Amino acid sequence: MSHFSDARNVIAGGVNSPVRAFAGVGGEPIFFKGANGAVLESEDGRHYIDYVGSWGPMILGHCHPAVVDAVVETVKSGMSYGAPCILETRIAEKIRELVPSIERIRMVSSGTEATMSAIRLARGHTGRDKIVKFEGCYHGHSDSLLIKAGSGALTLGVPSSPGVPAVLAEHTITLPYNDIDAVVEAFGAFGDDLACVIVEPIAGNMNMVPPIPGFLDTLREQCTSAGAILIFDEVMTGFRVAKGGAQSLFDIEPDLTTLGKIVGGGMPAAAFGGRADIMASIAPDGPVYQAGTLSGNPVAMAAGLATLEQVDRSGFYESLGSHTQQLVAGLSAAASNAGVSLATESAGGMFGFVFTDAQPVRRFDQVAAADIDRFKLFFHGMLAEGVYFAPSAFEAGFVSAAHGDAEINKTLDAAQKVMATL
Ligand code: KE4
Repeated sequence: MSHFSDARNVIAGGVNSPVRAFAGVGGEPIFFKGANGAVLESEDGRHYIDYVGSWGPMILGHCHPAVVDAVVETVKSGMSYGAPCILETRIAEKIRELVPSIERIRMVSSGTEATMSAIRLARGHTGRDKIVKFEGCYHGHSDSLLIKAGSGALTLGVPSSPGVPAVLAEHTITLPYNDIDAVVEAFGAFGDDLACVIVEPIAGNMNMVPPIPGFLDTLREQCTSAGAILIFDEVMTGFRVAKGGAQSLFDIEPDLTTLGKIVGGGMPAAAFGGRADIMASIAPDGPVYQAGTLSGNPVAMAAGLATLEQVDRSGFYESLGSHTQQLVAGLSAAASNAGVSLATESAGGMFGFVFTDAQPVRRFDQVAAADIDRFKLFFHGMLAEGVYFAPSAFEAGFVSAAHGDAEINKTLDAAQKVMATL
């Protein structure tokens, strides 16, 4: 018996989220019992340098004292009221200070809830049904967003999961990421029927793929002229690639932004927000319904606020970005020394690497055509060396403030050794 077989006896697939099951890399998932700083500890006592960081939230490193203290202090006073508390106001003010386009906000408990609510708000505010998303982007698992491209570029979407009604999929148009011509064509065909466009401003769910020059500007211009709402899904990039998220890197103001991961500091919290005139349509001020028992939970707000206060400290992103660049440069060098083709990307504390000689990687089909088998060998080789990357070739990686020169150098020494075996 193993921890995984025990789990499978009672938990669907043995995991509470599919990517954790190691289906993307083979083998059984590691069960962890603890973490501190940049290091995870497994049930069998092994230690791993962590580049998953709970899929993004742990930007300070695990068990940061400021976050632990805030959670402990708050929980002693009460876990949940189901009524307003000023911690909700405080974190909302902090988020608006760091992301000024968010004039009004609504806290929720997961990124899925944030994007699902933002889509409903866009549809309710505009009175339109159709939405545009991009292949390779993931926005959580609500029905309207589990849609892949139809047979033709502008044919209406088809469900990417059973259980999503075809009649709903017809309202989602899925375009190739970074395809400016396809965006212009779609607005030409559907412009006045489009409620919104939702996009990862830097894609992190097809490994890491940055926008090409003009892609985000085109989305902004087309949405403005068609009266459609531009939603930046910054659940991953928010406070990750820069203090003000990807929108601050590209100086583009979306109409709505979704946040998650870091905003909860490791606790279940996410948010959607943006232009006050649009957010005025959300209940109770407006007719678009949205609600949540644990939305704005004080313990989660305390963890998120403590985290945002830390990332707002002088020099935080300079140091984080420097260590991330050091990591990807070292991975590139290790691959090159071993004669292995590797494309890398990084922004702030986010990075990606793809085993391909098609460089730079700017489209989903390039990632899909990459050497996944080589990724699997690299993943398991690094795991054996005590380095834990995301167990999927389609995920981005994350560096925390707790990753210092020692952790990066240990990782690169391991990479040099493992690359030579590929
Ligand atoms: P959650 O519902 O998992 O909190 O957030 C959904 C979501 C929304 N938008 C973006 C850009 C996201 O990356 C995510 C979730 N990210 C995945 C990893 N790529 C979470 C890991 C998982 O699914 O277990």
